[in-house]
Formats: sequence, structure tokens, C-alpha cells
Amino acid sequence: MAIDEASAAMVREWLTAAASVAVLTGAGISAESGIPTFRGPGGLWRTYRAEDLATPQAFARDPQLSWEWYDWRRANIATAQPNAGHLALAELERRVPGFTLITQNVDGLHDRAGSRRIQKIHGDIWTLRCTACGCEWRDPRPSLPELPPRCGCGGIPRPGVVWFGEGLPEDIWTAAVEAARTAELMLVVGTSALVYPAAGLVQLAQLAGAKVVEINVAKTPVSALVDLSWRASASIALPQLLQSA
Ligand code: BV8
Ligand code: ZN
Repeated sequence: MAIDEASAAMVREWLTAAASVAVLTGAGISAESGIPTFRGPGGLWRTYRAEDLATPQAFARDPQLSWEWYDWRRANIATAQPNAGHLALAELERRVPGFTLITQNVDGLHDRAGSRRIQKIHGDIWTLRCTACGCEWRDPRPSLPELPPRCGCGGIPRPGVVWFGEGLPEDIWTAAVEAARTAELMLVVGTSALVYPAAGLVQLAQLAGAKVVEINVAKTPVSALVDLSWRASASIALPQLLQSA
């Protein structure tokens, strides 16, 4: 639901006054594009257990099963369109010079919405990285001709995402931390704030003096910590934020 006009006006004020804005997004911003979230009703982890599929051990144990899951997700994402929430963030980037979008999402919808200053801290489902020779490439085909796919060297590539127990890409994580530390305003959109170190960016921004606004349809572990927890869907709240901002 929309927040009362007074709170929206306050957030717009913070937005207009902020020389640097950091946004952290999670699966919730893609939910209205038809991509299942991880922990919500019908979420991905409900039907599958994270430890079964999104870990290096699971991939080593059964690359075929792992690739069947990722291929299903890629095909689902390929039919999805960016929604008003993604588009509003791309517009926000055009308006705010010091803007950084930090996303936990691997679906690529922020790119397709026009965002450019993106730090993909959990990687990208459209990227493949060969486990034998290490070469990395982008394959946008909604379903791959053979599973698991093959690299030219004969090796089996993995999805270019960060699995549980794996470190985040160094340079991307460093840029995300820098953006959180220097933000005057942070928007936390559509994340359950359960996965670390990503969720730690919220506290980091707050400790560095940022105003923090959460946009989520449900309460999360950070709802009580932020300056304003806006109980609304991203596709409603973000465009409302842009109105005469
Ligand atoms: C690491 C990519 C160390 C793959 C993903 C115990 C305590 C604390 C931490 C740990 C622990 N045990 C293990 C850990 C560490 C672990 C972790 O945090 N586990 C959690 C679950 C406890 N973290 C790691 O393993 C990380 N690595 O720590 O490495 C290290 C360091 C150096 C060297 C070596 C090792 C790696 C974590 C990354 C894992 N990869 N995904 C893939 O996608 O297949 S995680 C996965 O969860 C996705 O990336 C997802 O984005 C992320 C977080 O989930 P959300 O995006 O928040 O989605 P979720 O469904 O949970 O929530 C959706 C939200 O949206 C909800 O709040 C809902 O209310 C809201 N919503 C719904 N609709 C809307 C909406 N909001 C607005 N509008 C709507 N319309
Ligand atoms: Zn190879």
C-alpha cells in the first residue's frame, strides 16, 4: 500500500538532499515480474533446499541436477519483464549522480530496465564459468541445448553465481561496501535481509550516518532498525518516490 503522503514527502526530501544514494535489492523486486522469491510463499527454497542446489558441493555431486534447476530458472526469467520497480530505479540512477545499485539478484532484470551502475554481489545467472579452464562467457539462451553445458575445452561450466559458502567477487563487494559507507540515503528493497554479508550493508550504511528506508511487503530483521520501514510493494513505492522528487 502507499505510505501516507507525509512520510513519502519526507523520503523525497532525503532523496533530493542526498548527494549519494545506495540501493540494495533482493528477490522481492522481481517477484512482480513473476520470478519466484527464495523464501516467500512458493519460494524457490521451499521447493528445493538451498544446501541441495546452491552450493559448490551440490554442483560437484550432481552437475546435471544443478544445471536442470538453473536452466529452469533461466527459462522462467527469460519470459519475465522488468516491472515498474526496476524501471523506477533506472530513472533514479539518471537523476542522482552519486547512485549505486547493489543487487543480490542474479536475474539481470535491472540491466534490462536500463540500470547501469550495478554491483551484482551474488553474480549473474546468464554468465557461465568453466570449472576446468576458468574462461567465462555470457549465454543468454533461455534453455541450453545440452545439460550440463560444455566448454570448448571439454570442461563443464558452472553458473556464474555466488553459492553458499563461497566468497563474493572481491572487486564488486569492495565497491558495494564503499557505496554503502558513503551513502547519505540507502533504500533496502525486497530483501529478507537474512543472507550475509549482503544484509550487513544495511547496518554499515546506518553506522556511517545514512538515512535508511526499507521497502518490503513484510517485516524483516532490519525493519526495526531502519529510519522508515515502508510496508509496500516495490512496484508501487519506488514510482511514488519519484513523483515530483
Ligand atoms: C559467505 C545466488 C564466506 C545463487 C545466493 C549463519 C549465520 C549467518 C550467516 C551464515 C550462517 N551460515 C552460513 C552463513 C553464510 C551464508 C548465509 O548468509 N546464510 C544465511 C541463509 C544464514 N552466506 C554465504 O554463504 C555467502 N558467502 O558467507 O562466504 C566466505 C568468505 C570468504 C571466502 C569464502 C567464504 C554467500 C551468500 C550468497 C548465496 N547465493 N544466491 C542463486 O541465486 O542461485 S543467496 C540467495 O538469497 C539469492 O541471492 C537471494 O537474493 C538471496 C537473499 O534472498 P532475498 O533476495 O532477500 O530473497 P528472499 O526470497 O529471501 O526475500 C524476498 C523478500 O522480498 C521478502 O522479504 C519478501 O517479503 C519481499 N517481497 C516479496 N514481494 C515483494 C517484496 N518486497 C517488495 N515488493 C514486493 N512485491
Ligand atoms: Zn573450459
